[in-house]
Amino acid sequence: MLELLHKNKQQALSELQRAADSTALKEWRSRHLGKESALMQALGSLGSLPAAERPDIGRRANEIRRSLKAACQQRADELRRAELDATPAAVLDVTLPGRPVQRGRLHIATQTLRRIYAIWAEMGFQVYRSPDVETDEYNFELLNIPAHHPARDMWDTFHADTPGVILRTHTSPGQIHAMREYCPEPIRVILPGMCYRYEQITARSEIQFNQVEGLAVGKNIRFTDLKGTLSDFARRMFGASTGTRFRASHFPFTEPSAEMDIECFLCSGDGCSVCKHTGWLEILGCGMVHPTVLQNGGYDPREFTGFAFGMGPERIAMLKYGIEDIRYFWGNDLRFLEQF
Ligand code: 2NL
Repeated sequence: MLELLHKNKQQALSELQRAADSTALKEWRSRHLGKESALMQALGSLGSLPAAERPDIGRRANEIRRSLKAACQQRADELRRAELDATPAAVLDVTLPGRPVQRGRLHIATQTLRRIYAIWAEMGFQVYRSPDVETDEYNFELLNIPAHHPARDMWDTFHADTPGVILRTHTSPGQIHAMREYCPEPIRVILPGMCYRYEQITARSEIQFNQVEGLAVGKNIRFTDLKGTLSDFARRMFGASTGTRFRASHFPFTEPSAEMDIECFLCSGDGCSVCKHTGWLEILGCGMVHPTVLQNGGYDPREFTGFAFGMGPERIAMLKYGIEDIRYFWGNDLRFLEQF
């Protein structure tokens, strides 16, 4: 038996050297290592051998199988190398264009956020980061929105299992953190970040969205500072000739409060479908920081004043690029994302 296996091995190795291409190699493999091969038959019939011979023959047969496999792999490498060497240089056309490389890009919300940061940085406002998970106290109470305030209806909230722990519904709680950290120094910060509201998702409202709020606190800051600074922001963001107007509004954390509109950049104020034929687009909410909120931040409202504002970068991007549905932002559809 051993002798037979050995003879087969020699035969197989010499045949292997004559296998001249991959087809021949495949045939060789099935002849000498396939199910029907003498070697595999011998391995399969070990059980019928006398027990004393089994271990020795089994071990030898396995050794032979391993060495035939290795020899086969080596021959395959040789043939592949020979094939490559034989390829005429002309077949490799180095002037052909390369395969396009897939390039990622910044999300449209990130691009808009970065433009907003850059403009506020030019005006001396630094970015202040605060957590997405907040307490009821910071998100509402300290912002002059007590538990039974009707304004709480405006912010349908995600609550954690722990009572009093919520996902922030606006970035304003960060302003309290900033004031308490910097008091009694003057402040100029913007607070960007994701906010969460437990709402019906529609083309116009999402349960998560970015907000950028700003806050300036100091001595002798007046409503004219607010108007001038925000109008300047609008001109830097939307173009040097952009007109602005302020309309009275209401927020619990500012008094007085206002909303800023810009002249529609699509129709230059003539009226179109985007500005609903008013010639104006609402861009942000703002106001003078409420004395109660200043006090909660640690500032004496008899000595300090401040202005604050809040805007939605997704809304700004929607106006700028004519995006009609806010759900595109977090839908992860590359056909949308690739356009920017
Ligand atoms: C909007 C309106 C606004 C503020 C946010 C603020 C924060 C503090 C004190 C005073 Cl701590 N104000 N934030 C003020 C006015 C408006 O946001 O429509 N945002 C999208």
